[in-house]
Amino acid sequence: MSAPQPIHLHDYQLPAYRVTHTELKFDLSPSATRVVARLHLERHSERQEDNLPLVLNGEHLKLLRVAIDGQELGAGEYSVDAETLTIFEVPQRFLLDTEVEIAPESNTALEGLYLSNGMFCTQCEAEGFRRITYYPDRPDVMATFSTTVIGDAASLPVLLSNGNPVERGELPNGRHFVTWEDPFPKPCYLFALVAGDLEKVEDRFTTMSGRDVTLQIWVEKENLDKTDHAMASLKRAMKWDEDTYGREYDLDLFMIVAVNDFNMGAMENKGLNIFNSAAVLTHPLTATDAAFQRVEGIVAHEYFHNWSGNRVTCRDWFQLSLKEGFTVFRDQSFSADTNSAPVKRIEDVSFFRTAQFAEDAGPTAHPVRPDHYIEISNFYTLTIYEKGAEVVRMLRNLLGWEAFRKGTDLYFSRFDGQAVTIEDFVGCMHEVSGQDLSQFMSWYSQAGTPEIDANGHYDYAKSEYHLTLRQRTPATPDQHEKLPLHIPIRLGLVGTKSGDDLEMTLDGETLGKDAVIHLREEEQNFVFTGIAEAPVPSLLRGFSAPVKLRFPYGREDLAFLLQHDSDGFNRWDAGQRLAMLALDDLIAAHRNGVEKVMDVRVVDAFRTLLTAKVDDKAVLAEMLTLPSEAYIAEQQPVVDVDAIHAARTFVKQSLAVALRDEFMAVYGDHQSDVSYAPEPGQIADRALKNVALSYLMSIEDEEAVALTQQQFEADHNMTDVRAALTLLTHSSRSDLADPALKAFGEKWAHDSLVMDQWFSIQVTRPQPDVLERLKFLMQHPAFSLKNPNKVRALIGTFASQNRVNFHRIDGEGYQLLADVVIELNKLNPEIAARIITPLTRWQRFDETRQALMKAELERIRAEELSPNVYEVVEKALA
Ligand code: 0A1
Ligand code: ZN
Repeated sequence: MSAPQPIHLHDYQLPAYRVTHTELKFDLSPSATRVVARLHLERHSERQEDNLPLVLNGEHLKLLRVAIDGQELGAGEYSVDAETLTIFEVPQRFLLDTEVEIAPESNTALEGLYLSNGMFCTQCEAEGFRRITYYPDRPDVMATFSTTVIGDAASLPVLLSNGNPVERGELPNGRHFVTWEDPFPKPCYLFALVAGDLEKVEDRFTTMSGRDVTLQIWVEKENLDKTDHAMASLKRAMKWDEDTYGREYDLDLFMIVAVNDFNMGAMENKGLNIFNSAAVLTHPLTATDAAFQRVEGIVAHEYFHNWSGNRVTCRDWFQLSLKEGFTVFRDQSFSADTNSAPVKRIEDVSFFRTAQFAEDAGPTAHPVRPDHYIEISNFYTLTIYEKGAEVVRMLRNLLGWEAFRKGTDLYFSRFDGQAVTIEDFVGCMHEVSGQDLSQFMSWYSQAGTPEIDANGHYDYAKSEYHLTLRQRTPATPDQHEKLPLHIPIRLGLVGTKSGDDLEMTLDGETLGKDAVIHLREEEQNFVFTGIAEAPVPSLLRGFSAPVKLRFPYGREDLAFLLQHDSDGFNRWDAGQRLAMLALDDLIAAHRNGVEKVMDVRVVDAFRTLLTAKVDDKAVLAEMLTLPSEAYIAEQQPVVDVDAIHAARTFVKQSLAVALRDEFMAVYGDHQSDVSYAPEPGQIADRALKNVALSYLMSIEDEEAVALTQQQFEADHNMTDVRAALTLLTHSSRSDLADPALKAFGEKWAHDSLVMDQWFSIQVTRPQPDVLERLKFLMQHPAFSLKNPNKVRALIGTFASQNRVNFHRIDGEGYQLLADVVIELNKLNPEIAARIITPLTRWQRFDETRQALMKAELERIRAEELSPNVYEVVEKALA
């Protein structure tokens, strides 16, 4: 087999033929679905070279018939291989008819048309449509669609596709059909079809111009009671997009469908969003607060794509962040407006700095706009999505909201119905603001996380504060030379006497008390004048750029910022930095076999947090949460999983011992039995209470054990139950863990999404028997390698979150993951290529572990690999 070849951005060419209209007819059957397609084709006006053949994509299709303008083609007039159908000679404008057969029931990759629990559904992004019919499967070919779905009336009473239903009727042999028309031209990656035994919940929304839209959520009957929150979230998102971006929904019908087998979270198909059931179904007894918030965010994200992605789409897949980065920025802003804005930022940034930084520092690092790839499915990454969103956020901050909004208005109106590039988007921002964004463009082309070394000193004699910033972006696999970036740094100078933000003047210009300075050179000095008292600088407020910023803060400085910084985000960050200093010492002590001593300044800081009156309880809960093991690992030159685990456990237990009564009081003060609502006040109370309980349980305090058991048994809502079950399961006492797990597993055996949580809780246990438990759970009737949610819940969670056990020094954790990757490579390459990630990070560990991890990657490489896994493994071993 020849190695898969990369495709390059610089090879982009306009499509040779455009499709103006697409007619599809599906005759559904699990083993042999017939797809009849009629494409209205014409030569692209800018591609008038002689004799351009028509080349269509198509994979896993059995071609039954091909005709042009009604004339069936003979053997010499076309050729078919595993990936394409080529017709040698075609007119300027013509109709192409094809008929193919496909087998949804054997489609385990979940791309194209497949079966999930007896229901037919599709996933076409990025290149799944070519598994449905022969087509120019690229986002810059946009057509209107008319789709007829035929199926068995008894088993498939519901037949859905994009747009509006225009005709339905009975057919012989117990079959029926529905015809759908989508008037908006779209690329085929936005095509969708669903057929099954589904029921719906319906609601309405009146748009800002007074149009009435029907909203439907389609689910399996037993899930009808789990759709309220998604529906409410959808309506909020529709209203928010009107108020914030002036964007109105454009069809008369908007549908969401929940499916159990889905590779990702959800998909924005025009008028027919398809969701992983985990990303849409909620109920107070089955879903945690985090799940409720995730559902709200994903419903909004997919809805927002209707403009940022669908009405205006991407010219090619290199531009993926054009729709994804922008849409993530939009959904983050929506969630911030709907919930606690500082907490949303803290959550997003702490995830970003752990996971995206790791990606940017690893072998698969790539720019927000990659310039080559082998398999596009591998590029639905944290860099494209989350770093892309940070880049859009910087643009918003550089321009200010009003100019930014003018820029988005211009973008949506100028490019409506078109497939465009990142230059088109940034060009609009330049045009409305007059700002020179040329240096800024490097954020799109340069991979890796910029590192800033900051230093400052106060000149008492001159009342000046001098700040020096030096930037450097480390080399990444294909990019050795890096240019300096344009980095906006939001900052304040907090007076050490007053505790207030000081008025800043820079080069004679008054900046105010909270301002942005621009780092453009490799090194720049900033002299702030008229600074009357010695300040502590509060840098990179709100995480104003996706960079690592180092400043030689002393512990007193951090304790000071933790109390006084006017920026909630930086107050939280000061606490994290303070904890990190203590953790660093303890990690060193553990490695050197020296007795560990707890830093009293951290204890004092926590005591202040616990006893002072804090208004924002949600932020307080975040402040009381120690940096995760993964985040701590990100900060170490060589990751020592055992030392990190020991140090973090030591800090947690020391705080629990020293502040037992304070934690107990916080727990008691935030207990409540009001009926559950996923609203910010309640969510904050639950978060705070459960953080307190987790400290108390780290020392297995007898009273805390009793409270945890009570909380578990009260069964009031899944947030509290799951928190309690996790603490019982992760304790050292099997008399606590076993009965609770058993009761929970039996109670929820019928609910697949709850069983996913049951799996995850068990495989994050720190105890060394977890690998045996994991192997045992893989045989559990509720587990299946064919269901991506199960794979993520059990294998993904273990490998990414149970660091001490995954990195066991005997290599058994690595071996287990490699075995799973090898199986999944055959069943579902997309999931296989994702689940492998922790093994690709071998460079970060000690030599023994490096060798073990590489050996497993080599073992995978020896298999016959899908392009997905091939690309990742080759990069990891390069
Ligand atoms: N565009 C979707 C993500 C998505 C991508 C690929 C998929 O299947 C391979 C499915 C969904 C989103 O951003 O939500
Ligand atoms: Zn998206």
